[in-house]
Amino acid sequence: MLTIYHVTTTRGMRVIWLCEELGLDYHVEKIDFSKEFRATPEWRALNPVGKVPVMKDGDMVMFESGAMVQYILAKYGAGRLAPAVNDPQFAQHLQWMWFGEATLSRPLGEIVNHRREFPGEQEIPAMIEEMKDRIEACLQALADHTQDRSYLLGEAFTAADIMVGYALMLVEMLAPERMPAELAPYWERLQSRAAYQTAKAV
Ligand SMILES: N[C@@H](CCC(=O)N[C@@H](CS)C(=O)NCC(=O)O)C(=O)O
Repeated sequence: MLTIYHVTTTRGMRVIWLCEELGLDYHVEKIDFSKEFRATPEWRALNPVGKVPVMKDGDMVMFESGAMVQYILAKYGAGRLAPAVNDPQFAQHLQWMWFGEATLSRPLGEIVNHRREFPGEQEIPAMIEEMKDRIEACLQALADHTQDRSYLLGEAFTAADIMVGYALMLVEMLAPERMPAELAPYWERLQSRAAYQTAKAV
């Protein structure tokens, strides 16, 4: 049984969304997201940089949401939601998986962290705008790519859509004005999935 240490609408959502899509059993432990709790030795023993999520599978403990998604696909996916290594789309799948975290979620996370550490009048608007420009470049790339396909790899929904879909939820929370209209059909397709809605509510 997988245990996911989670806070609502944080990156553990990707893992929950994937488990829901695959019909896997999992258990969610909600944790205290305060800086104080995340600094405790107890939490640092699970996540050495004090972030969420953390996932356990028996004695195995891991942090990094994208790695959790890859672990679950490899161990419990039974070939579902990702192309096999010898499939021509294997590389594209990895690319969009990591684009979702390393390129699109990064400036989104910087906005969240900046606002937490420098609230109200301490906020530096130019910094926020710069991050939003980076986000917009990613969104335009996604809009262009999804014009002639239902999902990132074509007509089949894959885990790459989960990695990117989580980031699009953050865009809606943090920079909705930067979402290109042409990206809306793809984003609506993701939001209409029951597994997405369940994961968002946990
Ligand atoms: N690359 C990591 C990023 C983890 C991360 O930034 N988590 C956020 C919540 S979604 C967090 O714990 N932020 C608190 C902080 O950075 O202080 C992953 O994908 O798991």
